[in-house]
Amino acid sequence: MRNIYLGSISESNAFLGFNKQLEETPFIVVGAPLDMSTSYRGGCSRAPKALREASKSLELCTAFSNIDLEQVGFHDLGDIVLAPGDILQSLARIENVIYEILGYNKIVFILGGEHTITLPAFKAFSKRFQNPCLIVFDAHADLRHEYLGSRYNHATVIKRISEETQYKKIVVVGARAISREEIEQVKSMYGRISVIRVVGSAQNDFVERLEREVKVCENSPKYLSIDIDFIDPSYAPGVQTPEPLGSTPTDLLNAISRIVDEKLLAIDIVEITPKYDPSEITAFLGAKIVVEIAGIIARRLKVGNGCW
Ligand SMILES: [Mn+2]
Repeated sequence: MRNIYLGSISESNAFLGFNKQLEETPFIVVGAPLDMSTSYRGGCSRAPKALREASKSLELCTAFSNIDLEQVGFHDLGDIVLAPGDILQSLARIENVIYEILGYNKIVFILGGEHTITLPAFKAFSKRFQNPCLIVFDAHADLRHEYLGSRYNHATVIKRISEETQYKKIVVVGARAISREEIEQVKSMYGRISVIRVVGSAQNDFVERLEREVKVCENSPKYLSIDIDFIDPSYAPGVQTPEPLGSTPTDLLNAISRIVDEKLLAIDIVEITPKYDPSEITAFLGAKIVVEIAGIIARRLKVGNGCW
């Protein structure tokens, strides 16, 4: 029986504009339109819809990996039904639904929603799989104990994950905006949480450092969380909390292509805010990132054919 907290979606509104049957594709898409705990400007509840809409206009031959996604496709389950105004209940539903979906043995793409969704999604992940690793791309460290008097929000999400889940390692890439409190936090958890600071475009060796840090995760289930504000606001202006001096989309995909393996089982993309997204730049970029990561994984799994 279908989970009562899972909505549905028509074929024409599905990601890419067509919906594969579950048994035809390795990839699931599900939306988690949570938008209740942001600290600056809201609007990311509209992101799953904007990402699906943009995805329909993207070419199906992937640029990084030369995979024809028309053959591979996605099984889009629609959006998780949240409890209006009740963040704890909404987080519980996300955990419940994601836990069930992870039982399908597919690779799951979760369309946020604010970054807070990573807490219940990774909780579900850590209940399904032993000793998982979490790799986060984010302008911010999200390691505050509290923010504006609240414990459950997008500025505390990685800290809550470190307290409330069983994990092998957390690696945060980016964190160009970080507080003294968060730096102390990282020091006190030395080894279990690594923060790789990236400022500006990748003239530095952050990808080599990332490869070294995830080496211990080689045989561990991996969850990848992409806060779109890792990328510079000039490429991705439609975000909840813009942070200057970010990286390029190519830096992001290059880095991800180096860490994808058979154990990457869940990916989320969060904080896209259509209301502040002129010309739908950020929605198109987000949809492209999903498509390209799917292509990189498909190439790795030897699923689907090349386009050229
Ligand atoms: Mn974040």
